[in-house]
Amino acid sequence: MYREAVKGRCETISRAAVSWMTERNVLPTPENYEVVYTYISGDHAELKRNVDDLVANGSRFDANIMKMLHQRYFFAAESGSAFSELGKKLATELDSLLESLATAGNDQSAYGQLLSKTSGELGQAEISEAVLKTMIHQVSDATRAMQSRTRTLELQLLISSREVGELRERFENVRRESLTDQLTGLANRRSFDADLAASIENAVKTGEPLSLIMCDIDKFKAFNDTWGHQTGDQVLRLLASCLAENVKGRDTAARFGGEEFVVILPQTALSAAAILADQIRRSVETKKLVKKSTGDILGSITISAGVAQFDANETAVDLLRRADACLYAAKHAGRNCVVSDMADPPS
Ligand code: GH3
Ligand code: MG
Ligand code: MG
Repeated sequence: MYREAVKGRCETISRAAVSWMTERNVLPTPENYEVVYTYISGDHAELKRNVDDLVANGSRFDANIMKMLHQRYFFAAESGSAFSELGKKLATELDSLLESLATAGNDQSAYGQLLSKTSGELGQAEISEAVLKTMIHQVSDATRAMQSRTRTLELQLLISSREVGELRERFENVRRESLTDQLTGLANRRSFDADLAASIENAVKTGEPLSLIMCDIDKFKAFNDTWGHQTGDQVLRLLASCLAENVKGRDTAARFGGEEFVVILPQTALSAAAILADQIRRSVETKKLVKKSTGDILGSITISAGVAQFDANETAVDLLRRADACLYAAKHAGRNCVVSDMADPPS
């Protein structure tokens, strides 16, 4: 029923359009037919008003007028929708760009504001060619400006990141120096104190054994008196290299002060620490000392060592005192030997 009615209406309009065109000598091209058919149908109020006015004015419906009507009401609408399509795509692009800017923390910039304004305008139903053109120009100008700002920003970031890198490197060097003994290159007293505190904390937490070796060069005063302080310094360096050779991995050797050295041995019980201490003692004893400048044979030096294992109830100072007491005992026992604190229960 409904389909029949539509068909009837279309046929009526079509016939009226054809006779309207014949009367006015309008060429029956598809475009002209589209204009006249729509006019007769009355479906397009604006087009109807426009053509009625032309009729009232006695205008001739020549090719130019017909072309103008078609462009104004059909071609223009088509291109308008094409612009709207383009506008929607641009809006989507702008939205994602805005999202990136927001992530970069730049959403407050004038550029961000222009983009959101433009994006909002593009969301409106119909956009004319002229408006879209202006918008595209504004956005591309702003984008260029933003790009140059971004390049400056990138350069600044590059410079600052280099500066920060150099600063970090300088900081690392100073930190390393502040923890290193200048003469021997071993960890210094400051570094040792921090290491021992951390090792004790860890031993308390895990219940694992922790041992400490304290050693001291025998009769070093006499050596210095005979060969001079500078040669004495070479001996300290030699002892440091002996320690470095024998102390590896998680263990740390440090210069405690003067001609005294210490070794922290995490996860090591007293007996194993005593074995290592004796290994170091023998390693020092076997080194033949030669005075570099003259080639003089200086004989050899020996060390004495005291070893203690950490007790969970004591402090770092207590542990050091016990190791030192053992060292003192080793000196008393005749030097060039190792004494362990047997009061510590072996674990
Ligand atoms: P002991 O076997 O009882 O340890 O005798 P010692 O002579 O080694 O003991 P003492 O503590 O009397 O002497 C330590 C000497 O170590 C004094 C000093 O000449 C020397 N000494 C300490 N620090 C340095 C240093 O940095 N360089 C040099 N060359 N000698 C040092
Ligand atoms: Mg000493
Ligand atoms: Mg000494």
